[in-house]
Amino acid sequence: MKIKNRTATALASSALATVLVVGLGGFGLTSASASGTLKKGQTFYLIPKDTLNPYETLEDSGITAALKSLGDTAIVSSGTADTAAAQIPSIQAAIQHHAAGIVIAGNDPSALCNSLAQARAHGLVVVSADSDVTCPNHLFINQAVTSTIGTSEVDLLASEIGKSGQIAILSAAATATNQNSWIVYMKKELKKYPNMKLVSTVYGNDDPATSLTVLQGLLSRFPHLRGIISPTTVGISTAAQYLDTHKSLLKHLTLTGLGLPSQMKKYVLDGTVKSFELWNPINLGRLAGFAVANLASGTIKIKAGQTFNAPGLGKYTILKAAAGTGPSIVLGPPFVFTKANVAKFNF
Ligand code: RAM
Repeated sequence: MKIKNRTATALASSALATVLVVGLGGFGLTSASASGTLKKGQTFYLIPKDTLNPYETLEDSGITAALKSLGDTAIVSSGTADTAAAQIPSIQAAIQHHAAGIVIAGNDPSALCNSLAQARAHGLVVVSADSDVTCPNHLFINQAVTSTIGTSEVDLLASEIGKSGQIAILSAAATATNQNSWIVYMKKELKKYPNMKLVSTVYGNDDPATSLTVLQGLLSRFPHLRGIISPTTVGISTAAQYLDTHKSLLKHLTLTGLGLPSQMKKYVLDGTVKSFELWNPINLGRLAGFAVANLASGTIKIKAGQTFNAPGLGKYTILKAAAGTGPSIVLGPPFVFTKANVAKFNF
């Protein structure tokens, strides 16, 4: 288990370039003056999928900045591999340290439920962000509408490969709730494209070395692959780096998915990748930070229709539980990055 205390200073540099971009929300580093009733001095545990993934680090920097602006403390704690087992010691640590709440990105939908139930029994509030858990009594901070993330990635690839050919998915951990729920909608969307055939889904565990190995296996098993969707920033950046050094593959193969513009810029500008999607992970974190602070202060309950202010982002309302999910909040629509805009972002 790795534990890090973080400060908001790291956020400032990554914040500046994006304030101008419509659709990704503001980054104002204002203090939460609107929330006079929020308690101060609370401690929260942030439990990302792992402590090595740059996307998770950005998200945690957003949560930390939000909590610091409220006078709270954030402790980042998780394992280095994307498994539920690696996250359980961090939940136990949060309980032992009498934290007010937990923000977790689930590596598994159900394997964390017993530990999270223990945390709730000790009075901690539970928020999931980025990747949900199916346990009761928590609030999920969703980056965008789940179905839209899945369908839009398929539509993006379809438009680039003329709606035809063998395609594959290079995912994260096989148990990751977020990737699996997006893949459900990718498969539904593929029904609109009868000439596109999903031949394989492989799992790189959000580990660059594993992602490369499974990618190479995919390419040798399916030499005529036309497209790869990688709905993970680790997978897509690994695949882009590989294609960049094996350019002959680009004659028939197109890569898209979800990526960090800072990691993907090089590959978009040199033509290896035409387009990919994401949201702002720092803002996702900020939203989760303000949500968990409000819940732990008792200013909102985990109930549809409850609203709170996320300074710099706006007013958010808790949405009704839908099939397979509990109450949630959605940050906003995903954003498409291309040669025309990728250099404007620095997250
Ligand atoms: C990876 C992680 C994360 C996901 C992004 C798109 O960094 O799997 O959970 O939201 O990709």
